Amino acid sequence: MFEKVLVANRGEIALRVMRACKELGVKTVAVYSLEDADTYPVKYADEAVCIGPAPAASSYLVAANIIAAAKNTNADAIHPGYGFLAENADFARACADNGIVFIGPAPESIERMGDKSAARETMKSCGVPTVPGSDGCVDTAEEAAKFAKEVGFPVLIKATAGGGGKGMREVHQPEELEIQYKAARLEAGAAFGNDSVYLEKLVLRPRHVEIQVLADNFDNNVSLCERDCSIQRRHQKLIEEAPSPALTDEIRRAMGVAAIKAVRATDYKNAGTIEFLLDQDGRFYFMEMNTRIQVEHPVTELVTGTDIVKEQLRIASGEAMSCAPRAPFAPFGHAMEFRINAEDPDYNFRPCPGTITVFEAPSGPGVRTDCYVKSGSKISPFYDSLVAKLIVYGQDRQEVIARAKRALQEFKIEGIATTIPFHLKVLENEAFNKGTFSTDFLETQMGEM
Ligand code: MV4
Repeated sequence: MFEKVLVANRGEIALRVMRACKELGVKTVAVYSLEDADTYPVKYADEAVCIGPAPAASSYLVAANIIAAAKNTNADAIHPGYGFLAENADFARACADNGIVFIGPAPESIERMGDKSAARETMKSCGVPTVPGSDGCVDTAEEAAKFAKEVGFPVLIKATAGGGGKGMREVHQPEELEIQYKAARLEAGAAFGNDSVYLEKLVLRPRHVEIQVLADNFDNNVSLCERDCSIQRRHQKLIEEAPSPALTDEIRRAMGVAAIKAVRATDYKNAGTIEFLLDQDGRFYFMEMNTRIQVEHPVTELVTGTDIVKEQLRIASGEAMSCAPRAPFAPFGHAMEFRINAEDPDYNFRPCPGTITVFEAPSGPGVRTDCYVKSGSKISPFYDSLVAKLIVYGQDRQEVIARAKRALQEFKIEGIATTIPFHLKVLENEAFNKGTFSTDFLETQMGEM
C-alpha cells in the first residue's frame, strides 16, 4: 500500500478519498486554492499545499503545480477524484513520468474512452451492444443523410469529443438533417475545439443505467451491479439508485456480462463505469464509459458492501482488490442518493452560493451523508454547487423512499437555498414511486421545474 497520497480535488470527494486513506493507514496531502484554504478537507489532511488562486483554471486544473506539490511532499500517488484532471490522459502520463502513481486507469484507457465515437467502435468490436449508427465520424451532410436513411429517423447527431450532452442534436425529419448536422458541428467545434460528429438512431424515452466495474492486475474483473441515473436535469444527475427498478435479474446479468467483456477486451484496470441506454423494450446499448470514481458511487457501496475508493487504492498500489472473492454480486437491499446542491429549484435551479448559517445532517438507521461543510461554511461561487450527498439504504425501495422523506425532513440547512424541497416533491410523485420514469422525468412529471 502507499505511504502517502495526494488528493487532487476539493469538497466532499476530497474528504471521501482522505477517509479511505485514513482507514488504510495512508497519510494524506490536500491541495487547495486560496478560496478553499479554510475548508474542512484541508484541515483533515495530514499536510496541505496551496496551488493557486480561486479559479480552477489557475489551481485545480494546473497539472504542473499539483505534480510539484506531490514531489515536494514525497507523495507516492495522486487520487484525482472526479472532474478537474480525473479524465485527463496527459495528467495521468505526467504523473507516471514523474514517478508518481495515478490512481485510475492507464492513460491509453482514458484516451480510448474520451473519444466517444472510437469508444463506441471499441465496444462494438468487443461484442457489447451499441445503438445502430455510423461507424466512425460522419464527415459530410450527404454521408449523414445516407446513415440516417439506413437506420431510419429519428436520429441523434453526437460530438466525438462530447459527453454530457453538448453538441447533441436530434433530427426527426430528413428535411432537418442538413441544418442540424451543420449546427452540431459548429456547436462541437466551439465547445471542444473538435467539430467531428457521429450519428446514432435516437432511442426514445430511454433510462440511464450504468454498471460499476473494478479490475485489478490479478485478473479479477468484477461488476458491482448497476445504478439507475435517469432522474437528471440538463445532464446533471439529481437522484441515483441501485438496483434499477427497471432491470430484471436476466437483464442485470446480461449488462454485467457485457461490461466485464469490455473491461477484459480493453485490458482496463481500476474502477470504471459503463453507461447504457435502456429502451422501453428492455434492450440496452453502450453509451459511454467513465474512467473515474463517480459522484454516485456510494449507492453501489451500500448494496454491495464494498468500499470502492479503498479498492481503487489497493488496485493502484499493486494489490489485489479485496472484494473479488465475494463476486459475482447480487444487490442486497436498496439505496438512493439525493444530491443536495446550493441551487434554488424555484428559480430554474439557479446556483445559490453563500454562507450556510446552520447545517445539521440527518442520522439514524440507513442514512449516510457525504459532505464537507459545517455551520458557518461558505459555498464558493467558483466551483460546482454540490453541498452534500444524502445516501439512504433500506431493505427495499419502499422503505428507502419512506426513509429518504424522513431524512430530508431532518436536514436543516439555513442561509442558502438547496435542492431539498425538489427531492421531497419527487418522493411524492407517482411515476417515481412506481419506478416507471425515464430520462424525460423532469420535463414530463415535474411541470415547471
Ligand atoms: C442518446 C439518447 C438517445 N438515443 N443516444 C445524453 C448524454 C450523452 N452521454 C448521451 N445522451 C443520450 N444519448 C441515443 N442514441 C439520449 C441521450 C440523453 C440522455 C441520456 C442519459 C440520461 C439523460 C439523457 C437526457 C437526454 C438525452
